[in-house]
Amino acid sequence: MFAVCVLILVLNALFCVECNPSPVGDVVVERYSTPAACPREVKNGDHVRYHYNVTLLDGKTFDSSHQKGVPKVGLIGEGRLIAGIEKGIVGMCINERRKVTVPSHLAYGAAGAGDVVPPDATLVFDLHLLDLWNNADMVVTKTISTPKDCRRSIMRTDFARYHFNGTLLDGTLFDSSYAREQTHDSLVGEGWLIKGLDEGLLGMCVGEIRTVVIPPFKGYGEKGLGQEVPSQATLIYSILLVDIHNAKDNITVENQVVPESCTRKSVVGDYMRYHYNGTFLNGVTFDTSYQRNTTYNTYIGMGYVITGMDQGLLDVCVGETRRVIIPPHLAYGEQGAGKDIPGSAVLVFDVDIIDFHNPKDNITVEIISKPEICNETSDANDLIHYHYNCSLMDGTLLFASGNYENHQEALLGADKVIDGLDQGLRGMCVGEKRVVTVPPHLGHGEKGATGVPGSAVLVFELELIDLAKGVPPGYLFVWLGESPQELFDSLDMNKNKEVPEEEFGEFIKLQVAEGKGRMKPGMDPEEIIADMFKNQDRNHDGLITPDELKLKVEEDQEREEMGLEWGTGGLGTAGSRGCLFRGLWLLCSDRMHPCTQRYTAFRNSRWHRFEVCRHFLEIQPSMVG
Ligand SMILES: *[C@@H]1O[C@H](CO)[C@@H](O)[C@H](O)[C@H]1NC(C)=O
Ligand SMILES: *[C@@H]1O[C@H](CO)[C@@H](O)[C@H](O)[C@H]1NC(C)=O
Ligand SMILES: *[C@@H]1O[C@H](CO)[C@@H](O)[C@H](O)[C@H]1NC(C)=O
Ligand SMILES: *[C@@H]1O[C@H](CO)[C@@H](O)[C@H](O)[C@H]1NC(C)=O
Ligand SMILES: *[C@@H]1O[C@H](CO)[C@@H](O)[C@H](O)[C@H]1NC(C)=O
Ligand SMILES: *[C@@H]1O[C@H](CO)[C@@H](O)[C@H](O)[C@H]1NC(C)=O
Ligand SMILES: *[C@@H]1O[C@H](CO)[C@@H](O)[C@H](O)[C@H]1NC(C)=O
Ligand SMILES: *[C@@H]1O[C@H](CO)[C@@H](O)[C@H](O)[C@H]1NC(C)=O
Ligand SMILES: [Ca+2]
Ligand SMILES: [Ca+2]
Repeated sequence: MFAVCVLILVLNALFCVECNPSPVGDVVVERYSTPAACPREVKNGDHVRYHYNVTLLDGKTFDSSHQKGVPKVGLIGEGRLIAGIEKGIVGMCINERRKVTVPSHLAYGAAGAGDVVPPDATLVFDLHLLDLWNNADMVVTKTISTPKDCRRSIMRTDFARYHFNGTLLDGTLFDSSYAREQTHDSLVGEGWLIKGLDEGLLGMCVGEIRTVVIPPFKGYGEKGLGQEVPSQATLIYSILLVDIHNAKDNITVENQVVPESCTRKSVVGDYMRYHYNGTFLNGVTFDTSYQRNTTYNTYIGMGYVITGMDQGLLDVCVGETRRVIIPPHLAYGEQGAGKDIPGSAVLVFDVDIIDFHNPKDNITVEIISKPEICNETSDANDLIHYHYNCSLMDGTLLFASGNYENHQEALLGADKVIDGLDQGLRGMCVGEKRVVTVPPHLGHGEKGATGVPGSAVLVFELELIDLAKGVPPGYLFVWLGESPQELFDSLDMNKNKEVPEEEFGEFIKLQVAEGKGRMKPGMDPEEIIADMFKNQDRNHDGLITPDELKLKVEEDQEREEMGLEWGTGGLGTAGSRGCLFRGLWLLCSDRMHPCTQRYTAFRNSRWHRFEVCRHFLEIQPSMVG
């Protein structure tokens, strides 16, 4: 107040010295620089913010807003500024510069102002209008561009992430999110933002660009903001909405494409393989599984992935695609993740479900066709030939026996094929067709195999071509019914009390031909016979004698108690111990299949546990207790 009084006195004083020749004249306005566009001109009742230099007619500057360091703020038409300024400023545009010559009677008159303005002085003002607003102004929004689709727009209590450039009315940039390289993130309509933004953001869509013009009283008002926003500044925000969500949001599932056949939907605990594209609401991709060439694999509903994904992957079908939109509180929250996912970001996942299974799943078998006559079905130890197509759940063919000249051969139960296929090939009739679905823990596991992705569920189309019933592991020949009572007599077909290899072979082949016995399939019968003969001809003189064939229960017992090796396989008879099966005559040569049978025996004053192997070559004692 004191400063103003002094200035008035000074101006009055100067006015006197310079003596304006036409004290009744009006202000003279010279608009020497006008902006290209002028949407609004100063009128009475407006507030203005402007820079000025003021000189006397001699050109001497005696006052300037620049010297004071802040522009002048004033209300026009209320008699608060000197009358000449109020008249001279009307009609001005933002960024216009004009020269206003004010006769003394519209300035400090005959009194002048102290030492500075002599009496009757004409004043020449250079004005530069910086800001202009009115108490009746409202927040004005203008949409510059809108996205193609707008499914949701900002409402009160939404949380928005946006980029902005903030300028003053004269074009000065006072702040920009771009300079910080991160969005401005805020609740809307809850007083986190200046009033003008709380209002001006409402109704915006993600991807929309709009300008929001905010009068000072809905901006930073009298105080301004630091160095950047002066007191009483109108603010122009150019805003690009990046993201929007509400704390009450749940995940949203949309764009579902569900395959026609869907036998099972995913549940908590399933292990799923899927591809995804991860984008933000504005369409920018932050991650995609496709570039890694492998599916993303995880258990679902168990907290291995973000909550929203855990939920979004439940109740899906194999082959389904869907979009899952996840608000940040069900994703990476306010912190974000790494440099790729900013805080409070809504994530959009387009997922493609490749397959899923449960570690508890068994194989599933779907019989496609079965011949009417089916005397025998496949089982462990059988030698089979089959055709197959092996695909992934999405139909991608991995392997097919049709690619090879011969169909596939397998000895069931011999670890020759993956467990699931081994199981799936059992119980089949010759000519039967079936589809067997094998979960990875019964297939190639988490690691996968050449051509088979890790954790992949495999689908086998199978057709059984033929079937040769087998013998138990380690056996070369089995009786199908009872073995002959007097085995040597049966063997010695010409009754000369000795059995050479030819006679032995002839006998065995006869048993097979008559359906009384079976040789191990998949081996050359002559080789089997030679092997069996060699084992039984214990002294290797080329002849089997009655002694060499003798194998009694007592003998077994004796050996057991001695804990010694049982010698090579003998001709088992009913009631034999160890791995000799009732009704089976066996000759062992295959060392690959240890028998799991165990027994204990008393020896050297203590009990020992023995493990007997099917080929009777090894007994491994170990202490009990
Ligand atoms: C006032 O004078 C200064 C220095 O000559 C100049 O930079 C400034 O633009 C002038 N202001 C106005 C409003 O003409
Ligand atoms: C902000 O300014 C930068 C630099 O001029 C520009 O690239 C960007 O598009 C502007 N953003 C908005 C929302 O106007
Ligand atoms: C969110 O949606 C999931 C399924 O999409 C549902 O299981 C869950 O209960 C919902 N949560 C709330 C809080 O509504
Ligand atoms: C993904 O596979 C394509 C084609 O098979 C190949 O060109 C690309 O290099 C692979 N990318 C990676 C990351 O392995
Ligand atoms: C992911 O993006 C790629 C490339 O745009 C597209 O081919 C693929 O179908 C998309 N995947 C999903 C699940 O939307
Ligand atoms: C899995 O199925 C096979 C036949 O399909 C059956 O033999 C086996 O016992 C089943 N296993 C379990 C753990 O249910
Ligand atoms: C199946 O059994 C029937 C009668 O039991 C018999 O006539 C037929 O020859 C058998 N077929 C085969 C392939 O063994
Ligand atoms: C394998 O696929 C081919 C081509 O679709 C089909 O002709 C053949 O019957 C399939 N094989 C089996 C065992 O289903
Ligand atoms: Ca003989
Ligand atoms: Ca002999």
